[in-house]
Amino acid sequence: MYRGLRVAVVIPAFNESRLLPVTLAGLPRFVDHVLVVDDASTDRTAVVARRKGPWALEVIRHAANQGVGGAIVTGYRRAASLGVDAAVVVGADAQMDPAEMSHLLDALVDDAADYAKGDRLGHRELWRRMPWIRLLGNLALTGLTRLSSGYWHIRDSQCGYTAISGSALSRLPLGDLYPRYGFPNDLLAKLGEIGATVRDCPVTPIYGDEVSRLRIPRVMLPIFLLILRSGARRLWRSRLRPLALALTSAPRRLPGHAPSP
Ligand SMILES: Nc1nc2c(ncn2[C@@H]2O[C@H](COP(=O)(O)OP(=O)(O)OP(=O)(O)O)[C@@H](O)[C@H]2O)c(=O)[nH]1
Ligand SMILES: [Mg+2]
Repeated sequence: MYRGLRVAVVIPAFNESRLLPVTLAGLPRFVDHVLVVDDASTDRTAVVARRKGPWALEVIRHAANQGVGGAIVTGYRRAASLGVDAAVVVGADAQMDPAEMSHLLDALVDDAADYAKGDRLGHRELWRRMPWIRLLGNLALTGLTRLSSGYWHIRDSQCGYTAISGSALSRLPLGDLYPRYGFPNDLLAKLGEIGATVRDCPVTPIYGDEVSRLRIPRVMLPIFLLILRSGARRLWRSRLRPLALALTSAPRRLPGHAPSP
């Protein structure tokens, strides 16, 4: 329990037997539920996930790999069914500082935000800590995601360290979310559609000896197309549909009738 919030931590994990124990060991004691989603790993992820702690632990295993977004959605569904007040996503590769989880949750309590996300881009050692190719991709995707979601104030759209309120979770169309690397961008667009409030919280960029499976050249195009689709939906929703409705519902004047004043 954190400041009156019952908290679930969702950990998407794919072949993370080396770093998952480090991730679990660092979790704060205030966490109530830990939901490890083993995304059809072929190593010992499911075994090392069974670690004792002061929380209720569940390991949910996918029979087939669904991607990081698919794994998070599985965790979100379980968190929603547990009726928690907040669900925090923590990667299994120990790239998120557990001490910063309280900042995300504070934003849900103090600012009544529906969704709080990490922002690594304001960190003073960013240039030293984040590989430049990731930084470049991140800046490009952040700009496009601002356009597609309508959240002009957000930075670091790709940060996976997030907390969502139970109420936003129940309003989101979880089944429609993109299951792979564009998940954070799609989630922000869908949060925009339900009118959720989103808050950025400074967090530390951590790149250690983890092995990332993210291949930037391969994922950029699908994410770009996904953002484009979200942007088109927003344009339709906010501009084109109201215009079309106004045009089609305008009273038609029959010949011989005087124009209204
Ligand atoms: N790559 C990948 N990760 C998955 C998958 N399913 C679950 N995950 C987990 O999702 C988390 C993020 O994976 P990474 O590939 O490191 O992506 P990232 O941390 O956003 O990107 P980097 O900044 O490059 O490390 C990890 O905890 C993975 O174990 C999957 O199908 N593919
Ligand atoms: Mg990673």
